[in-house]
Amino acid sequence: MSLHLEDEEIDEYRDGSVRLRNPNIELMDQDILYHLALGSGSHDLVEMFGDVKFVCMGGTPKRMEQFAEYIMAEIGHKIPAGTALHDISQYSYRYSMYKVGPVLCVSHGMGIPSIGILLHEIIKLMYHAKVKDPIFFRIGTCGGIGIEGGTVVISEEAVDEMLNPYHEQHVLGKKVCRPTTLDAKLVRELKALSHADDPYDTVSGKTMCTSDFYEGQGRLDGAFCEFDENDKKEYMQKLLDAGVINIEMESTAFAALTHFAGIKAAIICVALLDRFKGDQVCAPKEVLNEWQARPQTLVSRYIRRYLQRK
Ligand code: R2B
Ligand code: URA
Repeated sequence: MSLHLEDEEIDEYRDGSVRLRNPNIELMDQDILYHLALGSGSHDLVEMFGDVKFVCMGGTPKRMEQFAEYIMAEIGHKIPAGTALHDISQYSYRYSMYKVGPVLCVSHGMGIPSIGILLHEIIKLMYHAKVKDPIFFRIGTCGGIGIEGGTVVISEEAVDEMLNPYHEQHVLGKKVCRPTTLDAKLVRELKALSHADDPYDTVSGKTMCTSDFYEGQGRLDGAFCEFDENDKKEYMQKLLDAGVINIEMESTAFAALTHFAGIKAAIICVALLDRFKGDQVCAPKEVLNEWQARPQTLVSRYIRRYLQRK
């Protein structure tokens, strides 16, 4: 097993360029970003994406389209009258991508394999487009542990189901573990952007990432369940004692792959329920919609502040 826990600095990347730890890419005639329906040979990626500063990812195409509309209004970005934002990756039939000035909004689907593929291609996209110092955000949903539905959670660290602070991947039949380090300063900055009069709490802590929504998150309501309510409560308490305050399904890959590429990144999720109190997501649609806008509000505050300071 190889464990990449040391993060060596590479001089040639100190200019803020995205670190591509793959010597093969430079030697290729063209790089086809298959799942984005883009390519370095078929598209002028510098022209199309060279001004990107923020990459915001979330699970569903609809939510990312809504975020794109929202951030467009928030940063006052104008598109020609009578035109609409369009899904750049529409013909991939996999992910959706919208560009609003310096903000790229992309859907990542559910789970580590889906976000992992996307991250490979988005990180390569940043490299081909010669983007400097991009900041990545995952804006998502989660289950809370001991926190109310509607609470916004900023991840300090991502851990796997065994509470390991790394993302394990199998490469050539071997386990490769990469640390799930997130930017502590970015966590503090985001937390400071919560307002005292926000009608909800914004908290930070460890996030557990699982490869399943049901048994993998200790739910009693899946198609299969071979443990009882007491086992589940005990497990939730064990997680809480270890500093875990929320559970979702992409954080380890997101944290590890951005860190490995030298990209500053943060994960902000809204809790849909308190897992001590239940398993089913039963808040009404309108309530869920309002809750899901909360991480977007925080990220928008960050982006606006950044752009105002420039
Ligand atoms: C949160 O919500 C999804 C499961 O419902 C999953 O993508 C996640 O991380
Ligand atoms: N997403 C998850 O992965 N788990 C939950 O409980 C809610 C949203």
